[in-house]
Amino acid sequence: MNQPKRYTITAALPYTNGPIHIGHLAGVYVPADIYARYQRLQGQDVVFICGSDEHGVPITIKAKKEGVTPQDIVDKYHAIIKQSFEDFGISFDNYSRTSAKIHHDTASEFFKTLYDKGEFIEEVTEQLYDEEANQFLADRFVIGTCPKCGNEESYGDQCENCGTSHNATDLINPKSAITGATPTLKKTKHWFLPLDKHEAFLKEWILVGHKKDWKPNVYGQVKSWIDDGLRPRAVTRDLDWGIPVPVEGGEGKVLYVWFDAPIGYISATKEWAAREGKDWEPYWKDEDTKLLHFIGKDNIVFHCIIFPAMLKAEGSYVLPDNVPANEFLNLEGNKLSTSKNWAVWLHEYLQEFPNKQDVLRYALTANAPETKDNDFTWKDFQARNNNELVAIFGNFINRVVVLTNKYYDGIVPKPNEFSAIDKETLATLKAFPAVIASSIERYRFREASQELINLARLGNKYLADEEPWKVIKEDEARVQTIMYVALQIASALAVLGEPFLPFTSKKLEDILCHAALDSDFTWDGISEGKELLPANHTIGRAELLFSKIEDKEIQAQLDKLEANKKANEAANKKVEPQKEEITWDDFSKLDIRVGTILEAEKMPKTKKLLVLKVDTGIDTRTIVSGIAESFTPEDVVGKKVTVLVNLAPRALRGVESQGMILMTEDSAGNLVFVNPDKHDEVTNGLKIS
Ligand code: B3M
Ligand code: ZN
Repeated sequence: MNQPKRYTITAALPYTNGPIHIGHLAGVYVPADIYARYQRLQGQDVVFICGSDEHGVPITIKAKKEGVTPQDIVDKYHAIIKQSFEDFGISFDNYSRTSAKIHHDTASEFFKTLYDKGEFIEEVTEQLYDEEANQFLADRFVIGTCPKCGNEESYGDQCENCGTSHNATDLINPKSAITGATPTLKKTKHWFLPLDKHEAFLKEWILVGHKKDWKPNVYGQVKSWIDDGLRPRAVTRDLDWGIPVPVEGGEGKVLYVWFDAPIGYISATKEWAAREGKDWEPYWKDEDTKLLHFIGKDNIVFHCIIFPAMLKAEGSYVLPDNVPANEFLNLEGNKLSTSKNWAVWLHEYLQEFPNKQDVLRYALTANAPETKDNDFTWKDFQARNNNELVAIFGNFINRVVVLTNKYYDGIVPKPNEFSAIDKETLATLKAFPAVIASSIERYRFREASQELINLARLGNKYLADEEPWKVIKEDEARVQTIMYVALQIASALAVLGEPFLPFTSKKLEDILCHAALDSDFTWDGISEGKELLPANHTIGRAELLFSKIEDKEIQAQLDKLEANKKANEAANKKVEPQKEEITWDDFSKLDIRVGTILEAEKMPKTKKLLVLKVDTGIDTRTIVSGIAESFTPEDVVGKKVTVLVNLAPRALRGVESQGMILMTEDSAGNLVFVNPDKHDEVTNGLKIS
């Protein structure tokens, strides 16, 4: 084995203002984990780092909303998130948090170093201020129109629509997210990182140096940023939650969350090294270290421009070798959304699909948003499980283990002469490690996962073609060879599957009793055609690796999503503010009566309109009502309704409407009639007053 290479692999630090969902797993943590596990299996010197991002405005907003402290919020979600990562086998060497002392110290020190080196611009500028809340507004405390794409709900620091990152003062029509007030401008001093000063270096390093090896989506975003021209960026904030600015004049201010968070990778490495009795510095400072940041696309600018500029300014650190950012995962055609509860939460998934962590890992990998946004559907999840994991991988292993037990009491048979097909199959097997490795090393995890299934397919096809269950009747010697070959493939699946399906791989290794052998269970070993399971080795009994997921389980998930969405919409429904006051006279001008719908039909060529004949007690008249999406004509005939009868008639699609039926919406957004009680005494024509 060559001298191991040193890898520092980081995965974006999740914000601790909520649990994590499948989007996080697919975009960042599963690919990072596959990569880290793979490099460990190659014998490389790997540290895989993550932790909770516990500063920043969203956390303080959440705390305010719930009437607790920001620390309460981060403690709660740090525990939940950490547990989810453990549950899904994300094999961090350290999962730290940015509220840890070691991080506060590391980030403060980093800031002071840049300060002492004169790497900041210190400037008093006018920043947005909320007079009602007595607070400066930055980042997510401000919402306004994005100057680049016109999205009216852009945040102060970043537009979620176009991904542009900006200063809060760039927003058009800014509004405070705390009080809704229009902010004023107030002077305050801050420290700025002059990105413009690093522009030439960034151009050379990325646009020239990494044109070929960075993913096109990452390279493209960085290029457009640099082409737009880089500007100084404030790295401090007027807030009370965060890491205090450690220099004179910094009282009452904290470091910008995006200044401290990436330094969290360094602090987490230090914490790990101290625990393991290692030196952290080579992992960040040795030229031959490969630093890799796994992130989602909204974090590209911070990892490809701002953090590298910080590292470069500091002077003693290496820069990332690659930043394999993914695009976004959608869910059933809609954007994943915490606030709309349109998500599959990991902790909930595990309650509903216990022990099926690998299934989700696999489905998310096979359908990962690597080059474009992608959609997660429960149907696809079911198909990946039933048609690939169960029908191909699981089925092959089950056949091999059951037959070995049945024919040989679980003892690996001694092969006889290999046929041409056996030789070809073993040769194909030998090629798999290199094929899968090449995909992983190019960050093509979807492709890699499909190659793994292809290996199981190879095994399945081999058994189907060789039919040991038939041959056993006439040629026992031949079956020994077939089962020997099939067992080698099964064993290789356990080894090569580990990065993708770590729980399954472990289970399979247990079934095959790998631990009892000193075979070379490595990728290289398989490539070299080494024997994995020798004759006379005893394997265990069959156990199902995967089980079928039924339609009703999938339907339950779809129903749950829909119900979550409805409940959430109802809870979020805003009560509209009261309209302008009117006089008694104004009101008395309205003539509102009880009426009965006598006839109803759909207005041709429209979706929304019903043409009604209504007995108003005064007369029978035609009213055109926009309720056809909620009611059929049959639903409404005979209904008692409330009618505004003296509204000036107006023509809708050529039909004159002579009044208006009063409607409202229930909490789920369905139209309902403003209905007088259906007592007999309530007769048509009665006035509502
Ligand atoms: N906390 C994750 C996000 O934008 C952000 C990553 C920090 S990585 C240093 O959701
Ligand atoms: Zn925008």
